[in-house]
Amino acid sequence: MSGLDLRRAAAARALDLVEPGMRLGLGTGSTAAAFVDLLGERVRGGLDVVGVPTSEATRRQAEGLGIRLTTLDSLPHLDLTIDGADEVDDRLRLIKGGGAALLREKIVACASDRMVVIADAAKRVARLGAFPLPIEVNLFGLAATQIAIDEAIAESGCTGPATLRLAPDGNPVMTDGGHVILDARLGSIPDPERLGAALWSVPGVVEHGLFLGIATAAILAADVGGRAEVT
Ligand code: ABF
Repeated sequence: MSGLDLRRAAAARALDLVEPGMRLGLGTGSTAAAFVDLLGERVRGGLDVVGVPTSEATRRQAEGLGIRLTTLDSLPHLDLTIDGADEVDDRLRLIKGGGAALLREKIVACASDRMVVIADAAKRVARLGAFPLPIEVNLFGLAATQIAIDEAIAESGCTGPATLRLAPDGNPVMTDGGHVILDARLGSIPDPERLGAALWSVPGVVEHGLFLGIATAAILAADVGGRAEVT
């Protein structure tokens, strides 16, 4: 069973949570895209929902599928956000931002009553940090911000460099908000709350990819004997 099959299985289970009239946050990444595809089918079948996309990529996908969209400026409170993650621990703490959409993803998730994570069960970890932690930063003063981030990381009991994320063409990856991403290769994050607070204290940090106390449930799909087991 492929990773895509597992992501689709998690996305299909999440679709069961969607009710007519809901105001939905639409995540980013391949698992969220599988959900948006399935939602598009339901919308074609007559389901009436409205969505707020967490990235320009998701906006384009949802528009192409005929899903009614709005913004948080018009609709500041949502019922449910469905989104992927890079890592999830047993306390529903997440690392997100591998797709560079963490800022909008966090704003949308925090504007929602519920945020449900959908993922391949391989994303479940005992301790966060094997996945490089994305940190979105303002371009102004980047070198100074980078030094301050390194200090915040060290003060939080973590070790590892935060390096600028580059696109295949060698240029920095730019987020939808016009910022850049530093990926902190920490290996392990013993105290995510402490690290999150330390990163927040650094001027120039726009957002970090630790989602703490935000997710309300996770739908994880595992390959069990060639069949997707969703929990
Ligand atoms: C978004 O997409 C992110 O926050 C996370 O970085 C990534 C997960 O991607 P995928 O679903 O493709 O594994 O949800």
